[in-house]
Amino acid sequence: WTEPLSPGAQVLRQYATAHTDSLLAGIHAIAAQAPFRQMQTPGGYTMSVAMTNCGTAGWITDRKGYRYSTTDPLSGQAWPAIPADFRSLAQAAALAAGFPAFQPDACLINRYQVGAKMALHQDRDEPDLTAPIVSVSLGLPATFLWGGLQRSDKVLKVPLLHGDVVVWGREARLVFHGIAPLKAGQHPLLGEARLNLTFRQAL
Ligand code: MD3
Ligand code: FE
Repeated sequence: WTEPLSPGAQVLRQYATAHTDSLLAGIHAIAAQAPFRQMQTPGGYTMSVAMTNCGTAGWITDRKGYRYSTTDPLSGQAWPAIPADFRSLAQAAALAAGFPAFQPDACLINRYQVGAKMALHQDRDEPDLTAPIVSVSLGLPATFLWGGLQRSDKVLKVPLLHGDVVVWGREARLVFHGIAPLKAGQHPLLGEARLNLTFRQAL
């Protein structure tokens, strides 16, 4: 089922659950080529979330800043391609949320272990802010922090569970958002971890 989260954002509860096995197999294959790593922020901190990417471009951060790169800085090689079934899942979710023309070319894969978090931020490294972002949650539950267009706006807490897909666009595209520190737990397939796939048009 789908529920509007706030204007511009649609939660498609359990939309990806039936695709769990192929998603996990795909992520495993991607991580064999482009391993999960904890990147540095421009301010010199190490992110608690470990990341990798697939697609024509991947999101990276280092002391020089946040940006998209067509190559993995660890290997100097192109990122692995977005698997066809990942792409069709993201496009079907976007269509269901009213975005028929979504052409994702970047997929950031975030891995949260217990205690990992993502501070409140906006996603604004993409050139076309009319394109939505599609996210897929797998593994342990997370508390999504949903703010407003100003950093100081009140933050709502929304649980995101294994299989949930969220499409964020239009009025929701530039809202501040984050993830609260991951609570301990055991997921039957992923153990003590949460994975999040974020599909974007970055080029
Ligand atoms: C709302 N990731 O990678 S996904 C990120 O669960 C990021 O790993 C979180 O925020 C995670 O940048 C949240 C959901 C998400 C992604 C992009 C958004 C929510 C968004 C852009 C605008 C508004
Ligand atoms: Fe984000």
